Amino acid sequence: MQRIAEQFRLDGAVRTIAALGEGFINDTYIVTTDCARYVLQRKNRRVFADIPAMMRNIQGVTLFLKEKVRRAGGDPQREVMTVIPTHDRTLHYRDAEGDYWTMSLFIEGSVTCEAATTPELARCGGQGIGRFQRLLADYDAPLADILPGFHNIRIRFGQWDDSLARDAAGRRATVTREIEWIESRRDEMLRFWQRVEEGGIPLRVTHNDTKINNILFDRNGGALCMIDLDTVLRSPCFNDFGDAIRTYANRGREDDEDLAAVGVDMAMFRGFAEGYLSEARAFLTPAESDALAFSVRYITYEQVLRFLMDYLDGDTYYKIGRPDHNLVRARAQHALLQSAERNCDRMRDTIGELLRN
Ligand code: GN1
Ligand code: MG
Repeated sequence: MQRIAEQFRLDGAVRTIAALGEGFINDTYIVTTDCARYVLQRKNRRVFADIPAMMRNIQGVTLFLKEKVRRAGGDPQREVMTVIPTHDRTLHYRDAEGDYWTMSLFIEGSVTCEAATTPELARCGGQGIGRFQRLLADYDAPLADILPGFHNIRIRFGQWDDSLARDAAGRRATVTREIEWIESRRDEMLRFWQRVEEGGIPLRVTHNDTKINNILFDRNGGALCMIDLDTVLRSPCFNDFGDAIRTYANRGREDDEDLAAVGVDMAMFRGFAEGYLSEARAFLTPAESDALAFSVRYITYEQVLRFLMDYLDGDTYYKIGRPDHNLVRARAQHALLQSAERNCDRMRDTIGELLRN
């Protein structure tokens, strides 16, 4: 791995390399040299079909953001991810096995969280995500659609139907109750997505993977920098909102076995929504604002489907820590979905109130 790290334009000689982070998709390491620290990633080839295009997306977006941060008097090295190229100036290194590696600068003094501990932290996270969208609102360079249909439930149903038909791991008969959770909501989810298909909701540059550990906070809890930019795509803003609520406002864990511990914490929801809207109200259309409350159900539902589908497929997509991990995750996300259904009107009222003030 040292030989791989040395393919990149690092300051100083490589001293140590250690595992980093909690991501479900890529393998992530921290590289320490005499002068600085870096983040090395082996990108997941099964998930990402065109990693060079993905890195071009990330480079385009981060350079654009850096320029905006610079003009606003901020620190582009700390507030935006920095991609480190290889010696021959490509954005990835391909090893002998065909694996793709990438490098970025580690941001010193930054902190990641696995859960929001206070509404104030949730507010800061919401503000960070809202700011990310706002700064990118006028990004009009091409962005390759490297994950077609990522949050498109119609496309997800296509994958789901195939997965059920294949029953690759022979588990289908053991999860009939869970399959019914998906089927019973199919129509309402398609109706919601139809607003996008009919053009009522615009596509914007969004992050698409806004769980709380994909943002760096500073030591005072302020949002510093969005990370894990693999999924930056043009998609509806509500995806980032709904996906964030899954972690910022969940009283339990994403894979909690204690289903009674899982549910939407309305104080955290309010904190997140307040921070998000403080930035996003500048550009959201009424139709986009109107979709935010339901987006929590939409993305949480999609996540139940994705975890369950991976369980049916025999765990080929997400990293797992135990044989039934995807099933445990699907059940916990279903409990969160039920809570989001019960709290949908309250979430809608909170958003309305925040927008009036
Ligand atoms: C994955 O890579 P990571 O762990 O930040 C996934 C997200 C899921 C999330 C579930 C590219 O995110 O879409 O919501 O796990 N990323 C990809 O925790 O599929
Ligand atoms: Mg991540």
